[in-house]
Formats: sequence, structure tokens, C-alpha cells
Amino acid sequence: KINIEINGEKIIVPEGITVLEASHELGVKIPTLCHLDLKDLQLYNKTASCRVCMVESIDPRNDNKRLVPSCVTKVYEGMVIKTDSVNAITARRMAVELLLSNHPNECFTCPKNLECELQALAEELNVREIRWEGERMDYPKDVSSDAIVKDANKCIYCRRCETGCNEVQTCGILSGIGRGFDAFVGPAFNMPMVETSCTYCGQCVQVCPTAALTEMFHTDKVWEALNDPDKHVIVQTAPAIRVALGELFGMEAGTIVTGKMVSALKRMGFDGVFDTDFGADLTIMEEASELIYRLENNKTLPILTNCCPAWVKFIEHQFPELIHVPSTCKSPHIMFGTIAKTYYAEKNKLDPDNIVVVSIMPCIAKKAEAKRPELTKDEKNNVDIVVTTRELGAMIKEAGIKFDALPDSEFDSPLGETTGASVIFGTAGGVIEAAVRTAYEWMTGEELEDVEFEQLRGMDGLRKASVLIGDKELKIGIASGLGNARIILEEIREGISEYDAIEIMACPGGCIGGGGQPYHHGNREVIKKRKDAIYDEDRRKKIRKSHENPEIIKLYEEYLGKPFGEKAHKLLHTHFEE
Ligand code: HC1
Ligand code: SF4
Repeated sequence: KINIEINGEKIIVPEGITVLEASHELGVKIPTLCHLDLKDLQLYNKTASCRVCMVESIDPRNDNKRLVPSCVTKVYEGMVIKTDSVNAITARRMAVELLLSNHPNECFTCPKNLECELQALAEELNVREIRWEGERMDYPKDVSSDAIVKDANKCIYCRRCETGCNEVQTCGILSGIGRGFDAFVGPAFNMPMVETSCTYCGQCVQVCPTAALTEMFHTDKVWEALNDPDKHVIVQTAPAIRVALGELFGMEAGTIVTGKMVSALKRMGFDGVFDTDFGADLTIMEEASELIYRLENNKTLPILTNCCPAWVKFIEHQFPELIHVPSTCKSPHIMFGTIAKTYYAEKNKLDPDNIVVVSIMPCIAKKAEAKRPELTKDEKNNVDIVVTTRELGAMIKEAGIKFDALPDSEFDSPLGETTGASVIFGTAGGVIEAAVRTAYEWMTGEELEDVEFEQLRGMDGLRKASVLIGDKELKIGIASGLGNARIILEEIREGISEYDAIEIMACPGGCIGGGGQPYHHGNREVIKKRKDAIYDEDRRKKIRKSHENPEIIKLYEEYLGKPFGEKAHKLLHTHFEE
């Protein structure tokens, strides 16, 4: 422990910590911009590039003063720090002013308006003028991918996206380009995003403090469809939306807003409001069957879940030789779209060509997934438009709906009944837990009394567990975050994998931490609260196993036949390749 002084207060702090950390211990806030220190997300961005956290350090031996970036300056015995001196405040303000001098003045129309960390800092630091008007960067927007928009002119070179993409996701798409005034972070040679191996996981978007990286917005397409009298427009909402949407309306993270969300969608004019959880229950019917088939017939193990499209792209780009390992099931929202355009269309005497399926997803990669050739080729689009949680929030505001005053409503039926097993898809470990609940009963013929598998839950990005099914010990791996997925895939490639079944989700924490979710602004507690809410919602459900969902049972009886049977195969399974 060492003694230091901050703003005249003497404190004892552990050796080796930074001035920024020491200040936090004292309850003194120093603003930061590039700095991110998210232990659970394994995301440490310590580039010290923005210079917004400058403080004055006074040498006690000679009273010399100098400005230092607090995020990377370590404390030492006797150190004297001023965070609120005129010099420190002026330096911080100037750092922001310089960033703004080369930043488009577009706050009114910027997709990050009121969510931008640079804008917030300008307000917080009382920046009232930008003294240096001059040349600005002028790069065209990259709209090549239909999932992610890159606007280099808004890049402030904090490199948070680069750290997220390269160190957490190990994708290596983003790095510093150019020098000096024109420098920004982007793909090598400033290639269009669509030509890179980007997975569209959106973790770069989630951590970008400005609007240099955002999702491609598709809300206008939804409004157009809703206003077309010839179209029957239905919507499905992913499991992770209901525990995060409320944040966009000032509610605490983890507030469950399922009923209000359904009411809002009904008011917006959708002809049917359904739940992707139904598709998740359907996925479990197929995936648990596939797992049992592979176990009983000595087929390829481990089986890998593949509902996450960013993860599917990752394996295609980085481990093409393992492409036969994932399950062949389509993802839940694509399964839902398929059933909507076949079974639902027939039942309601609708022309599938006139049905528009909109998916509300916490995920940016789902936008690209819905356009994948093997999912659209023979069957046209299963899902026509994908919008993120943030885009739904924007649409609710556009429609003038007072979200917090809405009553609760129920999803429409059929295709609206869901189980606790499907809700937990939204958090890492949930898909495999849902599959185990069903596989257990199917393999043993016994009722599973305690459906909660604590060993499959938690916040760690890489987890190992085993579950006893009769006398068979099922070895399970769970990875969230593509860097963790890489570890698991390398073990499979080397032939040393010990698992029977593996769940992989590209985003740290699973879909609750998706790239399209409300911005967490570096606050990991937000993800934890969403996770706890997902398990609360599961506990509240009367039915907690996918194979007991009465509407799923009916769907197989009336239309699909046997799980993993011929018709189910034709409609609900696929193959993945580039
Ligand atoms: Fe997910 Fe899924 S859980 S992929 O993580 O399998 O996006 O929320 O909708 O499709 O159900 C996402 C979430 C989501 C699918 C399901
Ligand atoms: Fe990297 Fe994911 Fe961003 Fe693509 S979407 S650049 S893979 S972080």
C-alpha cells in the first residue's frame, strides 16, 4: 500500500494501480473516452489516445507540475494529483475541442444523437466553442454490407472497436489506417466491409463511442410494409429483447417488458405479433433429436449449436475444415419465418408472397443471415426484414407511443405459445440447457424434476460442465465471445476436444450482449441484470421444456410429422458454406 494525495485528500491505495483507479476509490470522477476496462468481457482498451483523462501531477520533491493521462499513469509513494486544477480542466476540454474540430457537425441527424459519448463529454466539460475551424476528413460511408455502416469521418481513433474485434473476438478486421490528420480505424487497405471476413457480430458497434460504426437501419422498410394494404405483416421478437428494450425508455436494465413490447407492436399495426421463442422451442425439437441421433449412431461429435449467425460466419471464414461439425438446424428466427410462410400461410389462407416477416433481434448479424443464399434460394425469404432492439425503440418513439404507459398484451396464437426453455436462449448457456431439458427426458424416458442446470450458467466466457443423463455423462462446453470460440475450435481441430455438445455465441454473454442491444456504455452490470432477468422469466413460465409446448406438439401433429423426420428436414435444416 502507498500514500498519495488527490485534490488535497490523503488516501492509501494499493501499489500498481493507475491514477484513474485511485481517483475512483476516492469517488472522484475523471472523464474518459478511449479507456475501457471490462474484466468480464476481457476487453481492455488502454491506448491512452484521446487524452481526455488528463490530470495534473505535482512532484512533491520539487513542486514541478505536469499533465499526465490518468488511465495509464501509475501511482507512486507521495504522489500529489490535482484532477480539478485549471490546467487539468483546460487540457481535458482542449482534447475534446480538438476532436470536435475534425468531427462532422451532424448531431441532430446522427444515429448516435443523445447516445454519443463524445457529445456527452462536450456537454460535461462545458465546451462552448470550437476554436479551430479547418479541413475535415472526407471519406465516403461504407454501406457495402447491409449489416454494418462505417463512417470513418466520425472515427476519433480511440481504437475501442479494434480492441473488441481483435482481442475479444480475434477476428482481426479492424486496425489503424493512415497517419496524422486522416487516420481512422478500418479494415486493411480500407476494403469494403463486405469483402472482409467480418462476422457482423457488432461488438465493434457496441463499443464505438460515436457513430463511426452503426448498424444498417431498416426501419423505413418496416414502415413501408406496414403501410402496404396488400401485405400481411407479422413480427417476431427474440428472447433477449424483452429484458433490454425498457432501457431505451429510461427503465432499469433487466426490467422485463414482454407485455408492453407486444402492445407497442400491436399499436404499430402488425397483423400478427409472435415470439422467436416459438422458433427456439422448435429448434430444440430438432437439435435435441440431432444430438441423440449423433450419440446413438456414432456420428460426428461434438455437436455445435449454430443459432448464432456471427459464429457461423466465423467458422466458415476461420475453420472451414470444421464446417460439418455444427448442427444442421436453421436458427430459431429463420425456422419461425419458414413456418410462417408455410404452415401459418396455409392455415390462414394467405399467399406466402404477401406475408412479410419482420424479426426484432438483438443482433446485427441476423440482418446478413436473413439474406444468406442457402436460406433464401428455393424458399424466397423466410425472414424479410431484420431490425435491432435499438431500431425497435426508435420506431416506438417515432410512432408516438408512450411505452411506459402501455398495458400488457399477449402474443398471438398459434406460434405464440412458448416455454421457459426458449426464453433462456437469450443468455449464454441457455441453448444447451434447453436442449438438455429435452434430451434428458427423451433419452431416459423419465421426467426431469429440477429443470435448472446451475452448472451451465454463469458469466465466464468459457465454461465446461457435465450433465448426467441416465448413465451417460454428457460433456458440455459453452463459449461466448469469438475468442473463446476459437479456443474450443482449435481443440476440435487438434482432435483433443473432450466435449459431446458445445454452445457457441459470438457476443460476450450471449444475445443479451448483442451488437444491436441498447448501448451498455462499458457497464458490465447491465449485461448481468439482463441475464438475471432472463432466468426470472424462465422461472415464471408454466411450461419450461420445449417438447411440452402444446403449439409445437400441434405443429408436428398437423404439419411436420416426426421431429428430425423428412418434412422437418426439408423445412428446418440447412447447410452452411461460403
Ligand atoms: Fe438469439 Fe436466437 S437466442 S440467436 O441468440 O437462437 O439474435 O435473443 O433470437 O434466431 O431464439 C439472437 C436472441 C435469437 C435466434 C432465438
Ligand atoms: Fe470485428 Fe465483429 Fe466488428 Fe466485424 S462486426 S469488424 S468481426 S467486431
